[in-house]
Amino acid sequence: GRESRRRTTLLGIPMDAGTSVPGARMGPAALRIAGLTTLLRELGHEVEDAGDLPPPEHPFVDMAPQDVAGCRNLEEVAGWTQSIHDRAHALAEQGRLPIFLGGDHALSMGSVSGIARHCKDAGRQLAVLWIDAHADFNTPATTPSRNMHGMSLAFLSGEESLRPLLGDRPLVPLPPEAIHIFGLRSIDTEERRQVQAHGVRAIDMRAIDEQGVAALMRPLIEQWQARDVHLHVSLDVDMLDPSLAPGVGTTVPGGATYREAHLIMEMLHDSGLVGSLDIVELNPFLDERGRSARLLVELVASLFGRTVLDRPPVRMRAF
Ligand code: 6HN
Ligand code: MN
Ligand code: MN
Ligand code: MN
Repeated sequence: GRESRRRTTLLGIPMDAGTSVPGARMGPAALRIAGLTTLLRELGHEVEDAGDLPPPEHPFVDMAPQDVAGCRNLEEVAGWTQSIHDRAHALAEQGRLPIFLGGDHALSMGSVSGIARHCKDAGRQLAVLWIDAHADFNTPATTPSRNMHGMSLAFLSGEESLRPLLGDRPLVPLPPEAIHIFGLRSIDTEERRQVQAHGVRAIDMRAIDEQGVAALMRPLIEQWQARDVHLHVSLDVDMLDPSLAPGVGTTVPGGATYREAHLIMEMLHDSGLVGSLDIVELNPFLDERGRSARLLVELVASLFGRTVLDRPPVRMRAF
């Protein structure tokens, strides 16, 4: 990578209001107990642990009645979204590399929108890699579950009905070419129409089976490097196969293997582009003896530079 020592800030987001299965609020504690801080320090990075974000006030959300009906825990999710957005924006302005410890995937509505706002101010392009079994592109009108963690990417893409979640803060919508979903294998019928209508690109598990992680990641990284983007990685635990990571409320069979997941992280590290990270959907209440938390911490190690052998500096086409 270009920069080896990173100034990271861990921020716990103990929320599970975006789901109907409680437990993800315990995620930040589990990730710390699994040794995240020590590991990042051992890899030579500066780590500031900002603790957990306190549960926010529930604001009034000015949404159409039919949309309100489609959103479980609407006011609570809106409160989290606004307070996470503010912290994410401030951390990005301070030049920190924020690591958001979830918490369910609705937290990305705050983290990514805060980062997007900073990138716009700083004149930097943002790219988002959404590593997930799901597309998280439902709206209040299409959701089969009313769970708002299934709507984060629609919100970030500028879905009008979800706009009131951010209150009076400015929303910088992500253009479709800024988003890549990676590891997709479960999508709802209406949600699929939304993804296609928006032109958001998704790499599904079949593509990974047929072509392999490296061949799929390389052109993405080259394209991001050519534009010198700020890369935000949003890592949903359910992208991994449930046999490796059972500690999640929305398991889907046929996920990434141990080595596929590490290779994604290793290539992202070598790209030198990662500027912020969400680790979401870990539900320690459903985990088996901490194994999902430990696996996630190992993946973060690969993302932050742990290697078995030294590798020659990566030369990509753009340089
Ligand atoms: N996640 N598409 C389903 C729903 O309820 O909308 C599942 C969403 C899962 C969300 O994994 O972050
Ligand atoms: Mn997700
Ligand atoms: Mn700013
Ligand atoms: Mn998911």
